[in-house]
Amino acid sequence: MGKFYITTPIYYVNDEPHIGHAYTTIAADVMARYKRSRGLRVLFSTGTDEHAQKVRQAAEKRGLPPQDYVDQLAESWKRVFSFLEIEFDDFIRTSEPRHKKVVQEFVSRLFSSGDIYKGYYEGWYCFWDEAFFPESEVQDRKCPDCLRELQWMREENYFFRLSRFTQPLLEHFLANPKFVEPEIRYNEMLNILKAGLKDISISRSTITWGVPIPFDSGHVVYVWVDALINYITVAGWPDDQEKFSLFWPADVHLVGKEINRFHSIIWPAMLLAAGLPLPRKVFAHGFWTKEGQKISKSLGNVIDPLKVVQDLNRYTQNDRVSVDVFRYFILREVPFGADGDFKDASLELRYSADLANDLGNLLNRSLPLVENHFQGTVPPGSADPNLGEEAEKTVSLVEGYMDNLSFSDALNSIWGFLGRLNKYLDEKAPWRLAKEGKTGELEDSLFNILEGLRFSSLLISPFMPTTAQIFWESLGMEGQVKNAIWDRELVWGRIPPGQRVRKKPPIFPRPGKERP
Ligand code: ME8
Repeated sequence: MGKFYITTPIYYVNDEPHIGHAYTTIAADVMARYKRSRGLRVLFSTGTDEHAQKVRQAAEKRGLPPQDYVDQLAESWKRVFSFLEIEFDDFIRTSEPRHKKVVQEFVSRLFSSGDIYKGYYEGWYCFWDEAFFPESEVQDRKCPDCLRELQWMREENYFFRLSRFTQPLLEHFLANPKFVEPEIRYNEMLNILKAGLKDISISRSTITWGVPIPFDSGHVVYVWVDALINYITVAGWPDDQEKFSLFWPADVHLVGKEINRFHSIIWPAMLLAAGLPLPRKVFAHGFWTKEGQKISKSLGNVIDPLKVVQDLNRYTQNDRVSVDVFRYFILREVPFGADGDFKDASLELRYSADLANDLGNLLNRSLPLVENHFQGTVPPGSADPNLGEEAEKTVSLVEGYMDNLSFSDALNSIWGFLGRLNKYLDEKAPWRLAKEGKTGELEDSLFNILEGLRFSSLLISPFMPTTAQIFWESLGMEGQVKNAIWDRELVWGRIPPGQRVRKKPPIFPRPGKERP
């Protein structure tokens, strides 16, 4: 059996999650669900990055000891993720003892191998991004990434010999052109490598909120080094060799484009120094903006995913279904990798056109026909080879796109198939066949429509778990659609005749006239 290890960044808990955090984590969840459906053993991890100074500052503002504060926030993040139907296998927190132990072990190994040395850092530091910047990159004391004011820092630090890894990384990039995706992000990293890497500071001696450096108690590990190591803590390094050899290297680190350099250059160099294999891929996706502006607390334009879901309840009256609408929208609207502007009008359009009309209405039109003409049971029928061919072609397209993390293309293919099914229903017009007493044709048409709906529920399941399950049960299928293995189930013509369909109220109600 194959395996699949996917990670999200671990998030700073100086605040509650916004749609940007939900985006990466939902994308990883969809991928994890998809790979489980393909029969792989999946490890999907997310979590919280707790040793940042802005996290400590947020605790201070609330008058709480940092540990108490992060304990509360981590629970709150877990709750939001579970609400969004994110089924992570591990939720790692950097303040957990299991992680601190791994960080200390990792740093000790690099120290013993001579890749860490003591020095003195003087330069700019961004409190918000926890990043060092040489004087040559800075203008007007502003962070080149987030444009906020920088601090001038002078302190004794331990350094990591990043420069030593320029050549090996360059070779790795050239031998693995898909190591970083999309291509634009790969090229950015390649240019950094071509310019040559400089050693980086990996400890702080003027702060105490962090993991102590094991060989010098006056220092804590630089928060980014602490955070990146989470990916091997989750995989069981170094104690659980069985788990580690099964899951490491990670198949994909999903990250936002602003932290690509940490994942595609610094982290791989750290792994090379420790003699560990490199992740198979880093995928750096784009940013959601609001009216063209980066979403950020200081701009006051943060979008709360819980509020988006609550607003969708005006249509669906159902939290679980609204979560599905949100999940669908963020992965359909913008190709993964590109930036996108979050527009309420686009969300409404997707809801009414794609969900209420194309998807929901197909089920709403089909089940009453089965009720009226076959006492609510799936009729016997012969599989339509043309429709079957289209269904199977859709499956292979979807699989190809999913394997490349092209979520919007995958959804586009599924919706192409739904369009075909709606057309099939219009053309076959079972209501007319019934009137004309053409029982055989009536049976065949409904059998094939129901089979198409069964295929559709399997295909949408990673994206819209609740909707897929409602469809599944409406068709009279047993068990959980999310546990179905695609290779076994996605064979055309398998829906069992005789099983009882269950008509339910419309999942995606819409005002206006329903089609017959
Ligand atoms: O950077 N659009 O954590 P963080 C899309 N702790 N995605 C967005 C987004 C937006 N507007 N805003 C945030 C950190 N994200 C470090 C990571 S990993 C070892 C340490 C997502 O809380 C995106 O995935 O600032 C981005 O990379 C991440 O949240 C940053 O989260």
